[in-house]
Amino acid sequence: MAKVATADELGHVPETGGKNYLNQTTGIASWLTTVDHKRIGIMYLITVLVGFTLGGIFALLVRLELLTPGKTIMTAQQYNQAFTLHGAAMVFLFIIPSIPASLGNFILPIMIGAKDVAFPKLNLMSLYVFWIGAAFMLAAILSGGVDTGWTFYVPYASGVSTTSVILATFGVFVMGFSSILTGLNFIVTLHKLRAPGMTFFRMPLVLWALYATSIIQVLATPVLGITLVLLIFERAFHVGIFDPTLGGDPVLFQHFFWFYSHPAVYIMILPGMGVASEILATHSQRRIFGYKAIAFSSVAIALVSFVVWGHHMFVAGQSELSSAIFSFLTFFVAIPSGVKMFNWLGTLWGGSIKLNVPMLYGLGFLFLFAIGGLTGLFLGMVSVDLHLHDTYFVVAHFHYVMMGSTAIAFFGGLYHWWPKMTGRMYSEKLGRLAFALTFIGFNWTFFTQFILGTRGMPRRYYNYLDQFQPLHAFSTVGSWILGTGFLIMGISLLRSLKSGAPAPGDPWKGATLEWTHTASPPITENFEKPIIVTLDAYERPGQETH
Ligand code: HEM
Ligand SMILES: [Cu+2]
Repeated sequence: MAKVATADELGHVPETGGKNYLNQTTGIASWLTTVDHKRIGIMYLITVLVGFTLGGIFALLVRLELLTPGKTIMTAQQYNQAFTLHGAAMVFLFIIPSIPASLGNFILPIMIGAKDVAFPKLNLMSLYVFWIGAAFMLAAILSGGVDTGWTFYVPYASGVSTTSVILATFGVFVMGFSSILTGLNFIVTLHKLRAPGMTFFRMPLVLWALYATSIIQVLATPVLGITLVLLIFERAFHVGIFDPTLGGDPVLFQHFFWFYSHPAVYIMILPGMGVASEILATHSQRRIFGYKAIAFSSVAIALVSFVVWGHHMFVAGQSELSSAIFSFLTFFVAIPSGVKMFNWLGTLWGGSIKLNVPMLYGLGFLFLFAIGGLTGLFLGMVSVDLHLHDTYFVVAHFHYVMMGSTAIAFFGGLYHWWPKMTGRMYSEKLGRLAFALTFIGFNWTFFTQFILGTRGMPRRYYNYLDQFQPLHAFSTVGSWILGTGFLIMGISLLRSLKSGAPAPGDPWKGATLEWTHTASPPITENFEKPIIVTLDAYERPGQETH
């Protein structure tokens, strides 16, 4: 009898028996020239995880510096660079591309029963464009860094700063094209490649979220692109667009910047909300409660997000009338967010909830997003924001939404789809430990900053009054717990690649196509036979509906 090869000799899990997208072809070149959305998703995944690690290292340095007032480990100039590079890496290299380009690329075509995205070559090109942009960013870091803050506010960025502003902003400009192209690709794919029977209202909710996100990516990103080009011109040729000493208007820059960057915060959060919907429905064995309400609220959030940017500028010199209108409109964002919250809780109600690793992250998301969203309403009130603007309260708020909500949902999604992507199960024990440390460390670090902010600790300051030291030291210790959580998460995932048990096609008893109709890992074409969809979203044959 012939010797049976072990999983490691084959380089894949024998359970699926034969070829899959990982072993169909081998070698680096086969990856770099692939047009398979799954491989492109994996390459994005590796890229954003590198971005996250880079941003994380700068974060730990920033927190370490703030352990004591005055100098702890670096100079004031180095501190300005450390927080700028932390913010820029986290926003542009990690959180914006995180869910759509990595997990989204992997699951979107499978979830609608398609073989690939509408434009597979364009998809590969988007990845290369992203790498080129990231290379400019790296060049900026290596050639002296940037110290403007990730918002590149003028006139400091256009004239005063002596750091590599042009390289960094050009990198962001280039990465924007990647974002736009991915958005276009997803919109066309969702319109054109849904399998027979897969109507829009049968799509898993993460796809509605990715659809809404794509609309923002396509409509808002060009505004940032043009703004950055103008900034580069101003800095290189002193043309007088933004610089007041040349007759320009610095507030104009803020309008342009936030016209993109407020919608961009929804590029970050909507996919997180979508992933949460998948996790909560799958691991409570429920159909989503209020499906249409969640789907439409994603689109509503995308639309409202375009008319609230002025809430970042209450103290920037805009008229009182504008502030009043922007404040009023900001509160509208809370309505669709609240609708989602209500329906997620309704989904969990009476479900058979499994407290496994993805579900822990899903519940963590609900808790942290509640805090992040509600504190946004505090800031949306003009009278309150006058006190809290540019304090640690704002820092705490946006970390609760960007990291507490989006990043937690991303890592929950990573555990959720890990068996599908790699064909391996991870250690439940290590995963839970990683979650516990991350969750505790996160609140430890950032809840403290709400208190610091209300007591008047300003944001982006190197030095501070002695009275703030205990809270700063407390927050820094939290960052070490948080860092340990991520380290253990990394170990749990890497170990699973080497020694994880083979994953069955559907380890979760899921109801969406990637679980019901593909192997783990899927074959290159995704499905053996063409798909015809006869069930509603999250419907399992014979299961009662809400
Ligand atoms: C219920 C939803 C939200 C509301 C009402 C809200 C409101 C606000 C307001 C009023 C500010 C300005 C505070 C100031 O500068 O003094 C702000 C800042 C910020 N928010 Fe939100 N927000 C919400 C959700 C989000 C989400 C989902 C994200 C990201 C995923 C986010 C990220 C940020 C960031 C990054 C800043 C700081 C910008 C800066 O000054 O650098 N927010 N938010
Ligand atoms: Cu905003």
